Amino acid sequence: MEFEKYVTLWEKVGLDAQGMLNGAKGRQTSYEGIFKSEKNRPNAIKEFSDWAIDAFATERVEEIYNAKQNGQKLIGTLCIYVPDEIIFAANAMSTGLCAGSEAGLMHAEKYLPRNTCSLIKGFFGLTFMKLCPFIELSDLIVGETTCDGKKKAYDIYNKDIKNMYVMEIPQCKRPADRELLLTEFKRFAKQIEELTGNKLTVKSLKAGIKKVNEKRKAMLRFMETRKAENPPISGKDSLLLHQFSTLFDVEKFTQGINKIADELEDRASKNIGISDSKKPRFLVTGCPMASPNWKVYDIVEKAGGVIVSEESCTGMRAISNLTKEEGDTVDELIENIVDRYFKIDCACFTPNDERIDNITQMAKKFNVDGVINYALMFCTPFTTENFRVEQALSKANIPSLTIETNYSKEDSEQIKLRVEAFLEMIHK
Ligand code: BJ8
Repeated sequence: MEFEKYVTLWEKVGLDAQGMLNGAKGRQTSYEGIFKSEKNRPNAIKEFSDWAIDAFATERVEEIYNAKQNGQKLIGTLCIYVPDEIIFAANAMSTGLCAGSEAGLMHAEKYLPRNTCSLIKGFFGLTFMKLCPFIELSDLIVGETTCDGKKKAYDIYNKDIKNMYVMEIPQCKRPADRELLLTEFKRFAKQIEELTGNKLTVKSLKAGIKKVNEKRKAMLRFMETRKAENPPISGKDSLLLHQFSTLFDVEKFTQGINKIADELEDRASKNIGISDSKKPRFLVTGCPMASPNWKVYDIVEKAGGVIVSEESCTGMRAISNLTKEEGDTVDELIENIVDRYFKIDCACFTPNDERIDNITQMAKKFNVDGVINYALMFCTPFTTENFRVEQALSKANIPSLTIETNYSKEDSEQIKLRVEAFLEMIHK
């Protein structure tokens, strides 16, 4: 890809064009080392990912830029709690803003304590470095009160850096908490209507719900194929698809994933997998891994394992449960949306028994040999919940390895040694 031809666009958007150029080239090099070197990669994945790895910072930026010139709005989101159904119903575009890169982490520490997780610092860092086109292009950045780190960071970001909208998310699952979520989703719907000038109607909301459901269904199709004894797709490639899932036009993305699912289903039915031999299978649980955070997947799969599913927001948590499409009024449809989102079992909830049960059930459904329990350093909700996760897995006789890390590569060697020892233990 000739990145140079996007320099003018990046400058227009307000980005550090040289930094973008370096980032795109660096990403290509990592992509080649981590993904392209893989054997037996399905053709549809090769085609889609080879395109998407460059396109999200080039063609997609151009597409959003042009749509904005025509009056469409872009909503940037930082959590899977933000209902895309409402955004699409108002004819706005949506994009994920979670950062998986190390760029600017030091700058972020001017505002945030050192012991803040990399995901939050990464978002601040990319803003300061002017390296995220989606942050620059967003007409509204939506944060949410999930963990304390985000909550307090949004307060600083909102006052000192850029305007943002903060949505309150309940922390328990009682009827009163559902009411709170309903109030917040209605407040959000009003905000989106005001921003876009488009009033939500039964027809537009149904269309918005359908678009998101179709995307989830396509993702669930490809996830299902990973249950095969010889999975037709690597964990790394699956993670990449989850990471791309919030960056592209929803309908084009759904089309691309359905094409990939066609090939994966075909391969699974013929027992064609990514490997010639049986590999130990793993479920990854815990914090989301935003692009280009590929470290743990790369280590596990280069060590000889295969990741067959993920209980995370870059995995099943983002796509499980469809939103009911039936309803005769806008209020009824918003209730449906609330019902769907209220099932999300982020570690920010207390009690959170659903998540603990879900992990053991997923481990069984995907027939795994072990669980990689992943948490970002300083993430209190997930690191604290690890105790209960480990306890439940041990009770179910499922081996687990807890990895607490950040975005730097400094601990790669140490993680590799621990993963190799875990694989050896499973082999015995
Ligand atoms: S629904 S997981 S996307 S909040 S890693 S910032 S929790 S300290 S990302 Fe998340 Fe929504 Fe929950 Fe999913 Fe805080 Fe932890 Fe950092 Fe985290």
